[in-house]
Amino acid sequence: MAELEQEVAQKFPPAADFAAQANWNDPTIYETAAADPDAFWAGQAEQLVWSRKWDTVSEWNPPHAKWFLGGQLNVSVNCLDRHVEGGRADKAAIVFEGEPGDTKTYTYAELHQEVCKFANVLQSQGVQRGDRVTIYLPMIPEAAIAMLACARIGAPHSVVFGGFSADSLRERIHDSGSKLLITADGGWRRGGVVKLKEAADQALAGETTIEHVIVVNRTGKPEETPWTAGRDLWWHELASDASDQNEAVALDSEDLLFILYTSGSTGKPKGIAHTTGGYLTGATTTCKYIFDLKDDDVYWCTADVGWITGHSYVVYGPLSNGATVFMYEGAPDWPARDRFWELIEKHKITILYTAPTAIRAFMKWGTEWPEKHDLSSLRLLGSVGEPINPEAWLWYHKNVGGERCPIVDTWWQTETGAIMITPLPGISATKPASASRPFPGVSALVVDEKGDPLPEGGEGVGLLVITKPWPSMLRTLWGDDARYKEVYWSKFADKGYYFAGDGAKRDAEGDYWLLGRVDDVMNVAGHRVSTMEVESALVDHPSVAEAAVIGKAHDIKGQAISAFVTLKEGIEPSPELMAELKAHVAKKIGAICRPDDLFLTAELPKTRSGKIMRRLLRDIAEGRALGDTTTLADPSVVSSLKDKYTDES
Ligand code: 6R9
Repeated sequence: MAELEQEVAQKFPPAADFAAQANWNDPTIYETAAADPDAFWAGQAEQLVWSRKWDTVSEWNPPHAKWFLGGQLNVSVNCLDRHVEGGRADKAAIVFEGEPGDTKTYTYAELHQEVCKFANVLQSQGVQRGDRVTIYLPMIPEAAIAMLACARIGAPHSVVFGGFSADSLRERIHDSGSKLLITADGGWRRGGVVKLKEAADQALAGETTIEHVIVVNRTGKPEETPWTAGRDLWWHELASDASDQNEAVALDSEDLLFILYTSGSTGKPKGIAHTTGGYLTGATTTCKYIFDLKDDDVYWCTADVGWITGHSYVVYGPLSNGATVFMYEGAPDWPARDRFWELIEKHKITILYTAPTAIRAFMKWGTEWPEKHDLSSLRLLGSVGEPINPEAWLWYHKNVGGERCPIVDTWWQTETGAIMITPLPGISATKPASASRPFPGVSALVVDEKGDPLPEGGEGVGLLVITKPWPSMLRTLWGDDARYKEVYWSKFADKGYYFAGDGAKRDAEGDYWLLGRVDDVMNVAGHRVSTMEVESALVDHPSVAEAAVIGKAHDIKGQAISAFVTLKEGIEPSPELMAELKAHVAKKIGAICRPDDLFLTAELPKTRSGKIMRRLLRDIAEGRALGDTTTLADPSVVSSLKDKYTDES
């Protein structure tokens, strides 16, 4: 244990050879960008191809920002045409592997052709500039092709994660007013087929704005696919007849590029609206410098395109940089728990960007799985989606990164469009579980409830705010500007700060430690306790695989701590162990953090994007009826949780 504490306190500066070759290795970049953020971002936007240069870099009418006003460009030209013309025509753009093991590579020239064909298909189906298109696909290259084709003709896309239900899809189609739906007969997941077309049909039953459905034949059984003649069309039939030439539309910098729905504190999802020039500038710049992208990299971001991470770091960011993107369709434990490591060895992946929840699953499965494979091609690792606990960081560093790869723990949101707080791998001395500092050109602060910042140079905990507009920020919520103002800008309206909804600690060296959503910060008998802190303490115990902690209402203390814990393989639950775990937390952080109750469970309830559903845990801990569980990845987890091994003494 003492050894772990020492490791956690350790700093990991970039190795000299890594720093020497890094895209950025001069720390003065922070000051240069801070001195004139507009000039910094304009310099980055110069990397893109514009068909008309902007007149004004930025305009800020709080809380509405515009970037690169008067400029015109096309995102698909930046992701494809410029690379085909610039010498990368035969370079692999997408290397795909399906769950059953089928593989397919698209060079930049081939991807360009497929995107042009599909852009022509969309136009022939009557999709015009400004029309919305919903995309409901598995993780297959057609998802990227469809997104890029929409971008090419100026039709904003709304990608809905393939794991979402028919009801969720219906709600998102309705809210966006989409004219066309792109889906597949199905996708492979753990050896079975997720029947997307069936869900799509249910979503379209009754009244709908959708006129046509274009269906990818992924599972190869067209005769088994339910079909509505006249409405439904096969992708491959339409594409085989289409020309592979399509002139891209020059879009205004502030034209809508996409809507992406994300959940908020109320039941209705928020349609986050991103525009063209600023978004692409943000995605391109962050991808290039944070992942240190080079021409010979094979880059793998394991996120699904249904999430913002898939938008910015599977499709737009890497392709805009002319990188080779690896894409995998299926589950990490199919057919065995070494699938990711096998893929890394086979495709010689050099950059891996994944989520703490995956890393903790790998920890639970044990080191024998990565040890079976040669992971020496890896040179950089990333983490995103939730706070990473130091134990998971160190495990990732050692067992995946071979202690040689820098780790970039990247904080950002659907709303921010691109990474905001992160190490720079050639510059930052990383600390396990710290996301380091704001990316150059990003202005953040940790403030108190009134919006006053922590004292300069001092250490402290508070709320994370962004103090100046940035190019890839959301522009509004689709169809609900009032909610946009309320959710993000009302809390610190007098200061004009963007309220991220996350708590953060800033240490004396100026590094940021993200503490989770502010609703995850507990107040136990007047003490501020981060759920994350208690979770880390639990995961620090040798028997624990994963832990989630919530504050439950308590008469005397205000909130009491409830902990949900999954044990490592082969560890037997027992009352002794439960007492030991509580004592372990008390010992690690202090008696105040000792959980009042502890639930041992085989799985934690998670959303399909892998976030632990704390609201649900709170309901269980407080003995309430269960709320809406529709976004749960595996609803059976909840019933097993309720009657699991519990101890409320
Ligand atoms: C990119 C993405 C956003 C929320 C965000 C925060 C959490 C994301 C994090 C992190 C700590 C990190 N989050 N990255 N927390 N450290 N590196 O995940 O977007 O799905 O919109 O979620 O995720 O709480 O507010 P999104």
